[in-house]
Amino acid sequence: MRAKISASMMCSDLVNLKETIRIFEEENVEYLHIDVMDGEFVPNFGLGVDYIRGLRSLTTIPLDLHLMIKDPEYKLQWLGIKETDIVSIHYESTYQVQRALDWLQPFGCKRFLAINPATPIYVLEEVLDYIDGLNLLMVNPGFAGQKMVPSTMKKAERINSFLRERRKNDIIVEVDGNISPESGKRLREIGADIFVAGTSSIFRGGVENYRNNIRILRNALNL
Ligand code: S6P
Ligand code: MG
Repeated sequence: MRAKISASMMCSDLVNLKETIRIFEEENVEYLHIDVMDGEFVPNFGLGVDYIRGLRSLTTIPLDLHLMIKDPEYKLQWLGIKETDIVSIHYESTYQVQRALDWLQPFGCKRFLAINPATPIYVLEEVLDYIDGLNLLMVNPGFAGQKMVPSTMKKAERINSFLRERRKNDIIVEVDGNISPESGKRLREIGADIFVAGTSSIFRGGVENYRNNIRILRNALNL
């Protein structure tokens, strides 16, 4: 699969939102990454239902909804999920992971399971038949602008063989947190497919820098 960019919208400023979206459309950014946070699963509040609705009226770029909320299975119908979207739920956010993935199925979106830095890969074992992708958190979720947790790079290196051994290499691998052109390049080499781009890459500087930042990141990912 071609490497794809998912622009982390919590890093954008509202004043320049229209202009930002216009640039992303012109540069064919594949997804808009929406960090939904409930102040309980993570120590922060984040983008919510009204923001998502507003964004839909501005663009048809598919959304990559990263749900950092407790018991997401009961809240899916609030979000206006489309078939072209990705929805990540967290392994750590519900006792009923398989049920949550089941309840996502009728929306027809791509179903991803996200795992925190301290959560081992082997928890994916029993859900590989119910997911289209996984979202590897390279930072502890809740905030932009953090440093990568060092052990996550080694974990990412093991993902490919884990999937290959189980004949599941069609599962999409997304990486989220402190993805710079440098770390992105390394993660591309070890098989990551979707790169969440925040303050470490495309949102560096002001809106006048975004176009160039996207090109630098794409170059690093070797598209
Ligand atoms: C973290 C969140 C991420 C951030 C992303 C921002 O809780 O899941 O999606 O938005 O990490 O990128 P950066 O480059 O500032 O880490
Ligand atoms: Mg995220």
